[in-house]
Amino acid sequence: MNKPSLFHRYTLTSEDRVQMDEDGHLALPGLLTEEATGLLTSSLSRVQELSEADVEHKHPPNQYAAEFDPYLASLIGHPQMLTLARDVLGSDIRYDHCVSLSRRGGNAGSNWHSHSYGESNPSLGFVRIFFYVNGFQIDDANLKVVPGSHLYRDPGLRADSDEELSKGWMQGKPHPKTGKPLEIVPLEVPEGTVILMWTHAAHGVTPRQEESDTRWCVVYAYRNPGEPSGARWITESFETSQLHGTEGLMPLY
Ligand SMILES: O=C(O)CCC(=O)C(=O)O
Ligand SMILES: [Fe+2]
Repeated sequence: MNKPSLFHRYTLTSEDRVQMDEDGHLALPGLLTEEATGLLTSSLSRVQELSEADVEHKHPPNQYAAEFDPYLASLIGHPQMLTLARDVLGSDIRYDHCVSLSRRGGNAGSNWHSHSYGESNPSLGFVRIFFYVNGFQIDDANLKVVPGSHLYRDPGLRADSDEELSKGWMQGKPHPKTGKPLEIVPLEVPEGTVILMWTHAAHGVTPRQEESDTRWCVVYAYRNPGEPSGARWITESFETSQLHGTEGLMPLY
């Protein structure tokens, strides 16, 4: 069965890999095909409606997005997705979660945080692959990062504002690879952009402007097996559903 193509042709160069390991993230602008962008927008719109509907779900549709939408589910084992995930993690990988991160006009964004995995075993990688379907601009649900922050492998980084982060967690911490002071970098990306991010990277999201349309976004996370994962949101029936292309990817270990 041929799946519709997800990405335009690209190569992840060795320079890209070095950059990602130095910064903690890597943006691949406009990587999603027009076909994928259209299908993702429809799927994410449906998941968003389910999330906002006045119906109790045992598992929140946005947090278990792939379990509520066959197209989103089909991307977990898409050959181009797996090539990308394996290019950064190596061959032995597992699926971790798929969360819809759609932000309507007026959405509050997200405070600064990092995520956990393999703190005591740096050989275990965990990567988030964000699909910013319609991109984002500065001060309009833009992602903010601190290049080099992931190298501290701190899963507990939290701050409510840029000021709190720079006067708190960032204080006295140089970039471990360059030796320069850490700095906050707001990103801006065109539609169809994919951003890869190591789990310990500091990141936050600015509020979506009231009058803006919805920022459509979904994240797929993969990791090297070896430890339990707190962010692994997957139901037992989905884990054992034998989705095409996901053979060996769904178990914890
Ligand atoms: O909404 C975003 O752009 C980022 C969300 C986020 O922090 C995450 O999924 O870990
Ligand atoms: Fe996050």
